[in-house]
Amino acid sequence: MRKQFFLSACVALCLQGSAMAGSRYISKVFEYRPAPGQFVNKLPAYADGDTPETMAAKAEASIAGTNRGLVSLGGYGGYIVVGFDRPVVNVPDTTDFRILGNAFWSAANPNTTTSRRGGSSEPGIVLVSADVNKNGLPDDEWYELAGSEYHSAATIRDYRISYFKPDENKVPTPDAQRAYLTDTTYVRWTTNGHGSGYVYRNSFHKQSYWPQWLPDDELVFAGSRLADNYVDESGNGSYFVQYAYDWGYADNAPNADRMSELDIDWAVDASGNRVYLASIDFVKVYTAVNQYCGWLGETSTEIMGAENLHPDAVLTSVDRLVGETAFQLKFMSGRVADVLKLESSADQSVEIFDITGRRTMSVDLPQGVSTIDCTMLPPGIYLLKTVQTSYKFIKL
Ligand SMILES: [Ca+2]
Ligand SMILES: [Ca+2]
Ligand SMILES: [Ca+2]
Ligand SMILES: [Ca+2]
Repeated sequence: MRKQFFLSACVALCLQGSAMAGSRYISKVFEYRPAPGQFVNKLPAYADGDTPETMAAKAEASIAGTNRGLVSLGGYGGYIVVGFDRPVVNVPDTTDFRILGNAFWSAANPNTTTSRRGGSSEPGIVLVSADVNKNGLPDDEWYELAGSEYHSAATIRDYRISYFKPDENKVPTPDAQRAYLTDTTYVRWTTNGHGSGYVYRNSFHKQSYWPQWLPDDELVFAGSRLADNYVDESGNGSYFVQYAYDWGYADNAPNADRMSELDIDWAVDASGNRVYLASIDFVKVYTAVNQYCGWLGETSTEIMGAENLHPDAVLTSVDRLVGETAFQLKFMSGRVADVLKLESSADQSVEIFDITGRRTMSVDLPQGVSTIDCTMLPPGIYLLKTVQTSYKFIKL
């Protein structure tokens, strides 16, 4: 079904020295609902009597403003909802904000068969929302930022997981080979047709892994699940490398790395249509993998804050048309090393611009699958423009 929609939106202008004083960081944690995990009840610390409200306040105290504590989202699906104290403007053709995490590159990566960077990359999927009804609350529509794995066949959409509250006093099931695994049947989880298992308990973290302030006996989380990103490079469980995805995720690349920057232009609606948002006020992050890395335990996204990359940008009101294009163009690979692979619904001409707006290429695409040779392009962010819309890609 062809869907055309107009968004009364705005175009951003960058103005320095704006009279609007404001922080570049988040000021509010609206909700903190981690999945079970080895850092839950520790980051932040739970105390008897805590409630969802007081735990959100503790998370806020950890990461709001310039505070750089650590909040763990636990295993797959656990999430946090944060707010900026002023809108993050979607400045055209550039990234707009980043989630601060604790990802790092490993100094010694023995895998020479790949150019991918890795270390501790625990990708979280990022959603954004604008305070359309102006009530200061994140009760408006959410849009996922379509990161590099959004179109991957390995990504499971509509993934749903249920965790079941454990009996903390049950007889544990230790692992005979791996002494650090003190209970391999600790927190049971099931999914909607994608397997089941347990969150293991380990000897390094002895507190309950179940969020103690939640009254539920079953915690359900849903979203997209990214493919496992770890490799046991040692082959014997002693050295795991989690390889970073190319762009669009939290806690996936070090905070100072450009790979951690996020562009509001990557937003898509629930059907996968690109959506133009002039600015956003709220961000939601959830752990996007469901994997276990031996003594490292389950992979969990952490966040330390979030940063508006251009806090002095201001909005001006100009309407802009956004919609589904007549010509469907599908990126077959999110990762562009040499060749951009595309599928087009019709013959069409496209142009590729670099970040400065300079046209670097003009290509006639035939209907069907075809490729564009990008070997001559220097590494960077590019914009591929069709007659009606544009797509961003990163040349590595
Ligand atoms: Ca932008
Ligand atoms: Ca609202
Ligand atoms: Ca983690
Ligand atoms: Ca992490």
